[in-house]
Amino acid sequence: MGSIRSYNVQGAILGVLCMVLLELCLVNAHQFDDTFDPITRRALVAGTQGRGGGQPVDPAQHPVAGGAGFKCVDVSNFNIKGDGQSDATDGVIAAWQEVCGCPTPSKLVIPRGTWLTAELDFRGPCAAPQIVIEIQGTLLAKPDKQSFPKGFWINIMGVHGVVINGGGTLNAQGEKIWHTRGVGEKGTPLPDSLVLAQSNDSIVENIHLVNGKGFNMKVYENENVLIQNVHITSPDESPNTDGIHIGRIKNVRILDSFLGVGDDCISIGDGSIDVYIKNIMCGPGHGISVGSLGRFTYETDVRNVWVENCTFTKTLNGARIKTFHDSPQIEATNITYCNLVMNDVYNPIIIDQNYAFNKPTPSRVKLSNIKFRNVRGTTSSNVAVSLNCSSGVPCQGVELFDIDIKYIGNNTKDRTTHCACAHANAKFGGRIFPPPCAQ
Ligand SMILES: *[C@@H]1O[C@H](CO)[C@@H](O)[C@H](O)[C@H]1NC(C)=O
Ligand SMILES: *[C@@H]1O[C@H](CO)[C@@H](O)[C@H](O)[C@H]1NC(C)=O
Ligand SMILES: *[C@@H]1O[C@H](CO)[C@@H](O)[C@H](O)[C@H]1NC(C)=O
Ligand SMILES: *[C@@H]1O[C@H](CO)[C@@H](O)[C@H](O)[C@H]1NC(C)=O
Ligand SMILES: CC(=O)N[C@H]1CO[C@H](CO)[C@@H](O)[C@@H]1O
Repeated sequence: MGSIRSYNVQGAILGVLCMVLLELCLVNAHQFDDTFDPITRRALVAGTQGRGGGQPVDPAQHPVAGGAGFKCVDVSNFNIKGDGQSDATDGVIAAWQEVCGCPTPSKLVIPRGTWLTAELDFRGPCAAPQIVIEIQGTLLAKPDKQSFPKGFWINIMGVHGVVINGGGTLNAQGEKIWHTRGVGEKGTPLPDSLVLAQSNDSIVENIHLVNGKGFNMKVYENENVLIQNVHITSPDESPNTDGIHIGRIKNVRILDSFLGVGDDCISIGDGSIDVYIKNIMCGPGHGISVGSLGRFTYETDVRNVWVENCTFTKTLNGARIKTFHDSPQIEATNITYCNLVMNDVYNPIIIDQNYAFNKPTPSRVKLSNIKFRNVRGTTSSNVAVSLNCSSGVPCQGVELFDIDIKYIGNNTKDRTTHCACAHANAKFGGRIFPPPCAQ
């Protein structure tokens, strides 16, 4: 009871803070125009009711996170050692099978120590009505690629309402094989570290991810997912090590996390609906990106994305939307970036519909209702704001309000910064620096 009560007190304080921030965003909105929809915004914060979304996952109410009396299965009871040297894969898998098959609420405990494993495929459906994976120590991935034939290290799939927590670390040792990946689009993807798929009502909190071989986290085909207090690091120069990639997902919240990686801190892929991102420290990395969209014919729309109170430090991009040429006809709509701080960011605000362009046909991804509000700080580029929309389907309803980004790069000949637009049809309001592009 004690812990639930203290959670509620914290909740109340957080609630007040949220209202303060909410009002900041809304005050701006009302000064600017009346197309901004506070209902959409409130619904996103509250977790979208009555818009086809499910209930938000509230950790205090979550049966697993709030519960006690779990049957605990400790991997160290399965004849393996946490010495970082011997292969612990079989023991961890056996422990998972016991947890999953157990008819009572169950917890998989990875205790202190360093547990070296190959691929871990944790699949449901499980008999256990509630499952917690508590990582207290370190799970260490084998350093090679061959031990991960399915393209992931840890795959949690079809496990309803799973909670992953414990304060421990997933170290994928990507540094051992990043050099084998090859460059850019032609590179062969390396295994992703933690994949959460088809697992509705799940929570990932209070864990560290280090040096993903590929993406550090990938979350897809779920509804109602909460990710909070995660700490993800991979070096600036590590290839394609996104922090958190989401796609084909509904009602996801990513809160209060530190992400410093070699690619996007967060990438929001196709089919993402009702996404709320708050209090993220991003850097190094490639920013918080919607996209890339439109690379594959089967892709679907992105809608209702809200990113607020995030800080970007020495990143390549800040707020980015990117789409491919020669894409299917899909839409990305109702995307808001609000209250952002940029510290020495190369492209603080960027829409790029010519992403990795190699085909003559322009992108057919239609971008509409895109807002950037209260974005401040510094850039190392002479182009602080780049709104490069598709010549085939120009942007609709792009709005910028209260932008203040100064140049701090080391180009001594040109110390100005400006806004560049193509097919953007953007509206500007409030204080805007660099000044609006000519359109
Ligand atoms: C997740 O929830 C959606 C909507 O309720 C449902 O259609 C889907 O089957 C659920 N997925 C799983 C794996 O339970
Ligand atoms: C905004 O972000 C900063 C730094 O990330 C954090 O300290 C602060 O509490 C956040 N404010 C709100 C209202 O969430
Ligand atoms: C400043 O100049 C140095 C030396 O040419 C270069 O390595 C560095 O990347 C530059 N910094 C920026 C922010 O452009
Ligand atoms: C838009 O992108 C294309 C392709 O990269 C580039 O040639 C063009 O100069 C860009 N336009 C603006 C206004 O930045
Ligand atoms: C596609 C979609 O969901 N569009 C919605 C964007 O938000 C406005 C109001 O803010 C709605 O009217 C649209 O239906």
